[in-house]
Amino acid sequence: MKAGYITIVGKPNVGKSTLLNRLLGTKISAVTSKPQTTRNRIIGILTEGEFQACFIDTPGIIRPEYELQEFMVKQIKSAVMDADVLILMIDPWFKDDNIYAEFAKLAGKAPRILVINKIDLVTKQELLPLIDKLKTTNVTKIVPISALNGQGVDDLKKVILENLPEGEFFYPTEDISDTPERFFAAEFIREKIFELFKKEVPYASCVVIDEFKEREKGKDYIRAIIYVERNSQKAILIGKQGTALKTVGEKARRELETFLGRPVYLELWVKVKKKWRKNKRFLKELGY
Ligand SMILES: Nc1nc2c(ncn2[C@@H]2O[C@H](COP(=O)(O)OP(=O)(O)O)[C@@H](O)[C@H]2O)c(=O)[nH]1
Ligand SMILES: [Mg+2]
Repeated sequence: MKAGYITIVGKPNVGKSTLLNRLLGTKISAVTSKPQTTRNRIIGILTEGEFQACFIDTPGIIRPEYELQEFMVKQIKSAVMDADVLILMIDPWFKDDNIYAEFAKLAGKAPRILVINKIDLVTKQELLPLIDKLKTTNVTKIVPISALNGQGVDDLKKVILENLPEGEFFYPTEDISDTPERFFAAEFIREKIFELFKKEVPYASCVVIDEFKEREKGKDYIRAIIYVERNSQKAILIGKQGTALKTVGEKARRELETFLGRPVYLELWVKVKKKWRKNKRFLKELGY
């Protein structure tokens, strides 16, 4: 038997969450075109035959500017230190600035797989010079893929399984994550906010699940509070006669129902919490 943790790191927007979802064949991590959608480490478990691969998706590597970002960087570091295999993800436009090396160092002796994602957006001729250049770096293997259309992902899986250590499974074979459903409910709502609004509102938002009741009969009841930093943001989020918030709720509910495999009644509230991103106590309450 083989089992281990595979941590995926890389700059914002290179496609880490898309790869995790693709590897698992289910959507568990929020994906949007905005950087820094992922704030926590998220575990996705893939069990096949004699293998159990536990993938850790992380927030994008950045130089932190505020408390929440410091938390994000800590999460990445601890996930890298836990890794049995490290996946460093870049895109074809990669320019080395040493930040990857800093994180790679933390992985100790773990094998490093350098994944070049988004190869669907470039030609072979454009890709080859980059691969040649990277061959000199200290990595176990270079694997070009497209997480979006699946190209190269089977090869990547093979490389991962080859590098997985021998050992017993960590989780029951039917589990796909160790994270409670509550967390995913909040993430799906957050993802919709990232999709539907321009820059300011998504980054000023966080979602707290206030109540999550599974019911034998009827739908699960979920009440969520979306915190923003200002009244103006609250007004945007709610929209004229509540139409914007309603769209968030409907879209999030549909994704959640697919994920949970059961019907959900979702109630959303919006509250203002000034400067929550810098509020240590509040961040702690949120689990950040
Ligand atoms: N063309 C293309 N787009 C991709 C690929 N992988 C991810 N994306 C897109 O890149 C954006 C960021 O993806 P995401 O997985 O959220 O990146 P993360 O920040 O690294 O987790 C999304 O719009 C994805 O649809 C890929 O292989 N090809
Ligand atoms: Mg992500």
